[in-house]
Amino acid sequence: MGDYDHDGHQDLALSTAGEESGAMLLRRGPFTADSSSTTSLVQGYQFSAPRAVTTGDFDGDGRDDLAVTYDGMETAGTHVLSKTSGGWKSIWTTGDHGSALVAGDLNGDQATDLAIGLVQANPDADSTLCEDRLGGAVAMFLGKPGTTLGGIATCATQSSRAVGGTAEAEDNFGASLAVADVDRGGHDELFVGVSQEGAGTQAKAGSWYSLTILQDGTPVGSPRTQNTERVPGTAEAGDRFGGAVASGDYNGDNYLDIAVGAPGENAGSGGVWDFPSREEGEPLPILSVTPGSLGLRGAVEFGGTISR
Ligand SMILES: [Ca+2]
Ligand SMILES: [Ca+2]
Ligand SMILES: [Ca+2]
Ligand SMILES: [Ca+2]
Repeated sequence: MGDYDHDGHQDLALSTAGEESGAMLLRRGPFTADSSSTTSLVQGYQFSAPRAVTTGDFDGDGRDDLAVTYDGMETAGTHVLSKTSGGWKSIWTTGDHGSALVAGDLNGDQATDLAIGLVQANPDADSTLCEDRLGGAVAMFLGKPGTTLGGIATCATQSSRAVGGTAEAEDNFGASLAVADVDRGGHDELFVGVSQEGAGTQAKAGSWYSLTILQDGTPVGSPRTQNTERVPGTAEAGDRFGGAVASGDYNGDNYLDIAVGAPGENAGSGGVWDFPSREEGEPLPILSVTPGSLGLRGAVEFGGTISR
């Protein structure tokens, strides 16, 4: 969602993904009982389709822009689209593409940054910003005032110097992404799901990272699993903890909290963990919510997709 046409109403950008082609569509706000439900074409994709979308003011002109990562057999990439009086135009593009996309001010310089999760190489050039993708990688394109994402471009992996953990094939570091300024320190932390990380002997138990991004793009962070102190549950094979991450103020105390999905929990019925934030004092308890605890029967992969 974003106010792409700058008329003061939030608009909805929708992706469609067919067998051979996809598209981005726009439904303009406001969303009222008598408003038009028609959509207009933002961008069509031949032999490829959007995989993730996010919104941010990437060029710093005060208007929301739309970022889309897309892939297909022959073409793939990520671009930023801006709505002008003459229609939509692409204002930034890269061949790097991935499975998750978030926007935020990661390094605290007021310019909006873009992160691409589980980044893949440009199929045309067979190259990517993140050459080391053994266990998955997150590409970060930092903003710079007066440009569109014109700052430092860098990469976060489990092999990054100040990021804990060990990168192994198919860990899926970056399978899901979220941003939030949970400590209200003036810049967004980056939350990274690692859905297939092993925990001890338990394959694909999953984990997630909270990363602080320094001014120069260096990621600093550490992982949490269900075996981490204070976290309810036990890391078991196939839990896929970190398969989804999202942020929101779920308990209404004005601090943004983190929700982490584990779609493989309890033999595939799934679960969601709530990590509340607090600046100081005793930490609040971390909660887990499962279909069983909600009285839902027959749930499959609860927590596979979550959003605020
Ligand atoms: Ca609008
Ligand atoms: Ca803009
Ligand atoms: Ca920034
Ligand atoms: Ca909160």
